[in-house]
Amino acid sequence: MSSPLKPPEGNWWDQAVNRRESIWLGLGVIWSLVLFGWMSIWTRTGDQNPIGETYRVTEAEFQEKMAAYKDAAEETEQGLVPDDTSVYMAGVRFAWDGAPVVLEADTQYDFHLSSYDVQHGFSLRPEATLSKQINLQILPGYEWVVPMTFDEPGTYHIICNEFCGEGHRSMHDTIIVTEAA
Ligand SMILES: [Cu+2]
Repeated sequence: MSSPLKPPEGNWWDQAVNRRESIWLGLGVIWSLVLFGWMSIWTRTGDQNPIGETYRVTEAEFQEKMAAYKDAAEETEQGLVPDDTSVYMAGVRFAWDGAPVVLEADTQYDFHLSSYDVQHGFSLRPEATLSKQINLQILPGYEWVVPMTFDEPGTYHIICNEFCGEGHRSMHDTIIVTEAA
């Protein structure tokens, strides 16, 4: 097989690189180092990082906390009204324990999230804009305490977005957010 390209003549590999090409190569190296450093800083300090704290917890321990939370909460037709600003919620195939829940807008809540069985996805979406969402991963053995404030009153849907088995598609519940008192 022959190439349509003509090979350059002479010992081209032994000639000095053009100065402008050297400058471009130098700039390329410097820029790649800048981006590499930026990537390293960003993964530590960027806003994309999960917030809140996580704790080791057994499923039984979390179920106990959930029971105490439910005892203190008020049960209404719309859902649980928590006693204070702590909200407990756990994924369990194929439902959300602790939901539905009724909260107030403009109040900062601490969501205590966990799972009783497998990994679940906690996707929270306002009903008016279902494509707008936050996504958190819920793991058994961990309690993740996430601060959350709802700016707008309305219905928010909790949808599992981590495939967890046959009933995954029905793993849905709601948070009702009322006007700030
Ligand atoms: Cu699921």
